[in-house]
Amino acid sequence: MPTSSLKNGTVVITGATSGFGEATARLIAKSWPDAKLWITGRRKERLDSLVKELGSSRVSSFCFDVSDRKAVENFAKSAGQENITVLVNNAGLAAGLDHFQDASVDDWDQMIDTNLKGLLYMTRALLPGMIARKTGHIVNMGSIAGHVTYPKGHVYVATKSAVRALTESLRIDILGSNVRVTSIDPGMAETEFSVVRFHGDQHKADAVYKGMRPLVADDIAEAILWSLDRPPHVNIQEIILMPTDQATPRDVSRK
Ligand code: 8X3
Repeated sequence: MPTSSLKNGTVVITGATSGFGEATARLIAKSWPDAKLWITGRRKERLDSLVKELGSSRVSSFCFDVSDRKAVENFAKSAGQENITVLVNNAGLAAGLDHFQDASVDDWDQMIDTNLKGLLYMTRALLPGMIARKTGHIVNMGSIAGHVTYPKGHVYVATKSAVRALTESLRIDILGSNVRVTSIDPGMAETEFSVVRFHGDQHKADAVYKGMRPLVADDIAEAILWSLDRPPHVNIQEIILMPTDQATPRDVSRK
């Protein structure tokens, strides 16, 4: 599996309307001039503006929710014989930060639907083509929350722990296919993550990063690109990236 062939194919990035997904789309567009980019997300205006910025000759957008199984199946149909070489399963979120007994069941459903079902549907849809073409790379967005449980994290932690388990399972089941599987597991990163977690409360979101220097989306995009750019015989299993100011989810240095 020459990595150059990854660069000549189509890169699918879910959740490309903000944060890690958007930064990854920009970085791959810049770094892999021969790649086509298919970006997906739920917010059409944002997809349109990224296509405009990066150039419609090589970037196409698909507006759907990855947790909508029918929509993913339709997307897969429109993919047809497209040479999809990379899938970045980035779409995901944390919703709520409350004690288990007080948490919103709607928040749980949303996290399970997007972080797990979305990743499963997309992977199930695109992996067989990669296996048939004997080339491909799946990058899953994990989290430090998939390694360390923290207070009020419960379902978010459970979904990211499941992403870690699924990444490992996938690697075992497709061993010998030449398709690589990587998990990128960040700690505190300032994107829309906390605003979404706190249901739009910017004040609460800002407090999360107060007095410390968090990761930014470009840090994660660079880790993704680095994993993709390794030589064919190298599979990066996982990368845990933390801000220098964070040792564990509960140990953060604030000035
Ligand atoms: C994000 C990391 O620790 O804020 O996935 O939940 S954390």
